[in-house]
Amino acid sequence: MLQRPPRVAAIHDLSGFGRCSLSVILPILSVMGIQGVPVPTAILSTHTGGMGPVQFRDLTDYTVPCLEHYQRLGLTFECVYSGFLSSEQQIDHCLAFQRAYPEALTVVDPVMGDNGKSYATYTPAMRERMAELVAGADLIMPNMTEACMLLKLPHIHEPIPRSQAKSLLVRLSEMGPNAVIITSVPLSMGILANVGYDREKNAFWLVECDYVPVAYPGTGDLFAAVVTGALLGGDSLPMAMARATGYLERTIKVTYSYGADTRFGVMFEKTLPTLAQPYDFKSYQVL
Ligand code: PXL
Repeated sequence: MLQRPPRVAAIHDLSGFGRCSLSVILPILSVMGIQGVPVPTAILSTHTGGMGPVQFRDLTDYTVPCLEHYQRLGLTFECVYSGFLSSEQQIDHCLAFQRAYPEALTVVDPVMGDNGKSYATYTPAMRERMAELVAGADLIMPNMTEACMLLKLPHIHEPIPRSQAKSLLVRLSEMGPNAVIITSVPLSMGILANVGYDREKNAFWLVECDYVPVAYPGTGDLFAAVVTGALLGGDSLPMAMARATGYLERTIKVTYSYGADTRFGVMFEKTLPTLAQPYDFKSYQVL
């Protein structure tokens, strides 16, 4: 039995203001009893979502020497979890982390864009090579925009039938990962849902999301961090999806109730303690 909390190498950017990436991932993992070890890919004054020109320091030359240090120390990680990258070379660096810890759960959040658009700092070459990272992953968690980018499909705006959601999940899994979660999928039965697939178990899952008429940056990072923490804590895939969806729903509603500036992200400080509970009673269904 592991004589310490599970350890995650979290390869993401550190954005100072705006509540995304490492600023939210680390506290979430900690409160869930998981040790997050930040491997920053870049440092930014804010996220890139609408707060003007950002201060941006790329840390591409940091990742591999950092990995080498951890290897010299003989550290092991139970999970390698990557997200926002700031250069094409960082895809190779994440692959080096994946190869260095072949026993670890490999989680790839293929951060590339949202609402049908690529993030400003993501080049076509980075989007193209994201498939290589996805190929080595056990679990990926794209949003609809990223799912379409990975599958080289035009962006899907319209609600889709369950059968199409299943086929997107299967096709993404065929790129490599055993498990796939697509977030915020509008379904033609009139609901918004997070949908998931476990290829080994041949199981499809759906967790319904309450609709709130606003969008906040960083919510994909919070979702993926909760799923990662939950899986390392022993949840099954649908339990982890339900826990993360319930958490995001509570946090988005609290933030909306204050009428806060959406660019500032969600007020997760208000809801963080709820993640320390052993189980979230949000329900899940078979897709
Ligand atoms: O939440 C994704 C994300 C992460 N990191 C940075 C971002 C964004 C989305 O805008 O700008 C720097």
